[in-house]
Amino acid sequence: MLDIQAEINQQERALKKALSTAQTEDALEKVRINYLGRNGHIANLMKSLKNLSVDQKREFGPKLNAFKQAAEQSLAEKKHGIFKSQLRAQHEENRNFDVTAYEPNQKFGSLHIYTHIIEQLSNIFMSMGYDIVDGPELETDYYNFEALNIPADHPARDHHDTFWVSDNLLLRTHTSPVQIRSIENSDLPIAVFAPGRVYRNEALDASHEFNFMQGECLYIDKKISLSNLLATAQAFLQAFFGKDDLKIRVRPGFFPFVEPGLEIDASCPFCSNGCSTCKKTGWIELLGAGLVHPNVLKCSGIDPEIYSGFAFGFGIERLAMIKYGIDDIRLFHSSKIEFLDQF
Ligand code: FA5
Repeated sequence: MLDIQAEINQQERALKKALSTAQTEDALEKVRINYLGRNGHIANLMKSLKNLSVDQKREFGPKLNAFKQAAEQSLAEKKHGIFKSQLRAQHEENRNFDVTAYEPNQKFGSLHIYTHIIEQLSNIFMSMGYDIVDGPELETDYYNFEALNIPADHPARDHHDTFWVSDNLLLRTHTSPVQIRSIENSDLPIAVFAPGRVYRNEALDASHEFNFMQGECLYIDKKISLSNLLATAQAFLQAFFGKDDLKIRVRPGFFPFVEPGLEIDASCPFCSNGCSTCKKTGWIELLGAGLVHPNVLKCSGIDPEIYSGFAFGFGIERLAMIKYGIDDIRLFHSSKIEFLDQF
């Protein structure tokens, strides 16, 4: 019959020797498999227990368990020791470490496309003398609608699928409330650009998000006319698309807070005779715009007989999609590295 005690003693000695000679993680792994693996020495000893009498099982079962635990602990200690000596060796080597060394194929982080676009837009407006401002995303009915000449029951409210938080609070549906807050907080004349996040309870598709960005431009001074609006819109779009010969055209549009209201299209920055971006029309719809409605000025305490102004607004993702040929707005909120890496 197998002398279990002698076998345990012999394996203990052999394990000690194997551990003392193992100097690398690979060598240690081999020792682990030899002793603690499914077909290792300890498992084989365990299997041999079944041939013993009940009394012997009672005696050697716990002994084998103790051996197994001791083996696990010795292996863990040895592993830690190897790790520490590797670290020491690495430190030695790193004394001459070249911090400027370049490792090929390394991945670098990059700014998010939102950061890039908002920086570009803000730089353009700052270069034209505008202040960059912000407003709260949680707005009141007054700033989002009422003060913008959109009273309760006005049909224009249906156009904004609003996320209401309470009777009076909502997630802003556009950046136009920043117009009112800027008028209230600044001295005249006012020239502000407000980029920011807005929310609409809309179904998602390749060109619709429920949480997207808008940019809002507002200028109020004496004697401001449509020609100021058109010159500014054209200068802005030319700078954004980097095309000096970009043309604009206007169509009538309706927004309760401007009068007259306009839709501004730009000539396609990518073609001269029709492409897939402009759907073969040569024009792309870009801005909602108009002269600030006298009711909006009056509501904020400005005399519309003395002052006038213009405002325009646009979807920031939609502008970026055109500029960079992005075909799905949902990519902006995705974590796809191949998409994010490009910017
Ligand atoms: C407005 O929100 C007006 N506040 C714009 C304005 C400002 C007009 C100042 C006049 C003066 P509109 O609802 O059309 O207008 O939205 C403006 C732009 O936001 C759209 O042209 C589009 O580019 C973008 N947009 C609208 N809905 C979505 C959506 N669900 N997902 C992504 N972009 C959207």
